[in-house]
Amino acid sequence: MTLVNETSPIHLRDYRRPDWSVETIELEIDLGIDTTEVSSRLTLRSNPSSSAPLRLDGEGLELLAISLDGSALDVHAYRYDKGVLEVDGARDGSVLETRVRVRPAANTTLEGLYLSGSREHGFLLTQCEAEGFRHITFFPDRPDVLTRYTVTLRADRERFPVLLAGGNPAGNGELPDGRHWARFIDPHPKPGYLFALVAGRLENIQRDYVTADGGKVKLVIWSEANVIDCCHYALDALERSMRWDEQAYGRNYDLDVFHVVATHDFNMGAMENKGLNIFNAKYLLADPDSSTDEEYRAVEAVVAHEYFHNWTGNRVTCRDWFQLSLKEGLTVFREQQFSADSNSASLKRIEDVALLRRTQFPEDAGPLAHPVRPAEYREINNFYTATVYEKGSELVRMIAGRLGQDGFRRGMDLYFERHDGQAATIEDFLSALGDANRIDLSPYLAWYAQAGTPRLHAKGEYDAARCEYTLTLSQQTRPTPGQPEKVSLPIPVKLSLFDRQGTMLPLHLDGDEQADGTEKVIVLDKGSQRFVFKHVLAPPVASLLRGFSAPVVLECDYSPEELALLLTHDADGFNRWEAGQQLAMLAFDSLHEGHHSDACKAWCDALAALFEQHAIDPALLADLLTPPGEIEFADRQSEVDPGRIHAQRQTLQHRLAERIGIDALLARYHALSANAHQHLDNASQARRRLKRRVLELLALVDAGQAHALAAKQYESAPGMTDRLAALGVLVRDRAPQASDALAHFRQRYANNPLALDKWFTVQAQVPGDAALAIIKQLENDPAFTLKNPNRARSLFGAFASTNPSGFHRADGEGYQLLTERLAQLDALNPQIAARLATAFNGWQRLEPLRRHAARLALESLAQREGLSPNLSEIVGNVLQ
Ligand code: 0A1
Ligand code: ZN
Repeated sequence: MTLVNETSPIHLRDYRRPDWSVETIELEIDLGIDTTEVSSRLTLRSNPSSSAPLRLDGEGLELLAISLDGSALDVHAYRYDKGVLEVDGARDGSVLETRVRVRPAANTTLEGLYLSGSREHGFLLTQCEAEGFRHITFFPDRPDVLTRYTVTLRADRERFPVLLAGGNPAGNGELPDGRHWARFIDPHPKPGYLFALVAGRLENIQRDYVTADGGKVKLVIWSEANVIDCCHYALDALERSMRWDEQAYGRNYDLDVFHVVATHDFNMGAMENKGLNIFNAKYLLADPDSSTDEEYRAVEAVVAHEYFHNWTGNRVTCRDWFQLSLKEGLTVFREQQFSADSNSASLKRIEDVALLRRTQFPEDAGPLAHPVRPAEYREINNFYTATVYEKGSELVRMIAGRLGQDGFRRGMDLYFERHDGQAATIEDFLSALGDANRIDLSPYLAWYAQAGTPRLHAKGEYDAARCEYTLTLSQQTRPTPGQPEKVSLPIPVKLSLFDRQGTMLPLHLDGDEQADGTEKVIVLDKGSQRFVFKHVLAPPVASLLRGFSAPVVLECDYSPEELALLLTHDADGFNRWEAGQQLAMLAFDSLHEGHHSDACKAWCDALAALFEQHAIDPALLADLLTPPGEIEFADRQSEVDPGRIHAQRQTLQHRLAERIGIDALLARYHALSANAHQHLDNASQARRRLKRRVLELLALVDAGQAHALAAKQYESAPGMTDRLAALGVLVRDRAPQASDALAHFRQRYANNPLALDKWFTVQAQVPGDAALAIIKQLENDPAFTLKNPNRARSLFGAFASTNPSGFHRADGEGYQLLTERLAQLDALNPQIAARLATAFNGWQRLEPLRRHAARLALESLAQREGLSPNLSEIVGNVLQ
């Protein structure tokens, strides 16, 4: 099918160095809500090996004046059409001056310069990644053009008392007519996507910071006045991130100020603009009354992520957008290391792998599959994906594991030494890491180029006569769109062997001189390979892929007893959880066998026994007691019926709750509820996590009692974690107490958008056919708007992407509603519309009735006039 708006793709292989670069830019910006005028002065450098005319990107700019080397240009000396300004007569060293008008208040895309909040009280800000700078001024808007910025902002002092841009402050003062100005100079050359400004009425909290190398820095967090008290946790997290990067990577901050600003109107999580990070308020504000423990952790993680970009992204940036994972995968990995160091390493790993399986594996298995480094794209904003971020991080983790802690640090040092101030590639990264360790890492490039999740098949055979255990590993990656043939990848498999009592065995790998500890990494780098372990005195149980040493699907014919053994005894917290997940999968598959399937019994018995062990970390126990999610179960099936999967998963959990028993659940619930408070230390968070899980399990076997307890917990909760947990149980079960609690929540948080988002989400997640009517009713709530991305996601994102049994109705009404709203949203904010549309990923594997309904809805969306390139690309790809 051909779609309206079909643009031609950009290919990695077509990369050319820029014909023109810009040495310095001086921006003078006269800010106003309706119209803003941007004057720019570029000193140009021509690429000696090119004779191409000067071409600059510019989208939707009203050109007011243009001059070259001091002379105003005749209308015949330039052309501005289809997003490109072409100028005749430019030479190396020429100075181009332009003045343009832009319209912030009319900009609903949240890209370029826009207004956050109301005309009366809101503030102006920018978002330039990936290609937003061209919506502000004419510029070669590509990441390999690095420029020194001087930015002068001018505005009415009363309406815009705070004026911020990236870089160091370089003066400010008064102007006639109640106006004022502020100047910022950034000494570090940067690409246009890292430019930012903020202007308006904002409050701040701040702290002085001295870097390890003695630099004095002012850390300042800005927000609207009513939430400034919710910024303290983020400021702490920022300081801890800065220390950690000094200690772990020897990286110091490099400007006199570090500004961070919170906005409620933001397309993504946050943005690492040099010296002026801008955050979706959801990832910056935190207070016990309105934030859950998970949200506190997310704030810490995103603050760290954006800060770490200062080196991995800003000081060393990307040559082109195909290299996006160079900064994103690496920065996610660095954040994961930091969070593992700050909290519990195995819980962090469980959380990250669960996220990968929920978001990236389905992406890699469907029509949207693409390599971590895509070879082509149409709309770059559609490539900020779980594959580029999360799988990208897994690739860095594998390579870091290969080099070891010291080797990876050596490699990173060399990477920074070689590429500081440059726009680099994935090859540059692998070369630096490899060269520093005299290892050829080029085989890992195939991981960046090949889409699809490899399946790792493992088969163990024990030879009693020879006391040998032979592990045969083989790999296979299924075809993905545009990549029918797949190559073998290097797959590091970290493993241990256990005897049947659950004791780890020393490993004598054939070929090694002597026993080599109890944990080892073997690398499968062919289609299939055998590894022989000697001196194994009895048939062992292999704990494979420990810590999830490679982003693959492990296929291994474990028996339920073997998985139960690992679940009970594995010392690696992650693999313990993993064994439980695999066992739950077997149990799920065997549910039709009735109550006494071996797998279900083994899963329930092992968990019931762990439930009695008070030594186990309550947070780990909570995770062990949680089976894989509905999306993961669906990922293994070919004719998916989300309603049935939901019901079966409920049955599975019901069996578990029954096996543990109402009395034990109640006793544990009461023990965990004693003197509830909102302290944020790990132990308190862990108790709350387990308490929620226990309450959820109790609700499956004694709904009446659980609902009464939930209602009480809702009323007396000391903070949002307990409050939302209780509300979730009541609402998902549609308990009699739900409506009072919802009404109370709605009123209590009427003026707190982040808390109100949770009110929408918890209702959008009601399972089954009931969800649709709820969504339709919530759409009419006066607080609902498609204009705000967080709010749109809180209802439609939650419904379509996290509530499979609600969204995938057999009558297709869920699809119809979503596609109608996507079309409306597309006219306001194409980036968000495109992202929400990815909820259709996987529709081809639905059972026939739903598949048919999904196709009809998608086709009718595709045929609508005037869809954005963003949404058309996703819909077109999903339909393929
Ligand atoms: N670089 C940011 C992500 C980001 C990307 C695009 C944006 O606007 C369209 C905003 C933020 C990060 O990784 O945090
Ligand atoms: Zn990032």
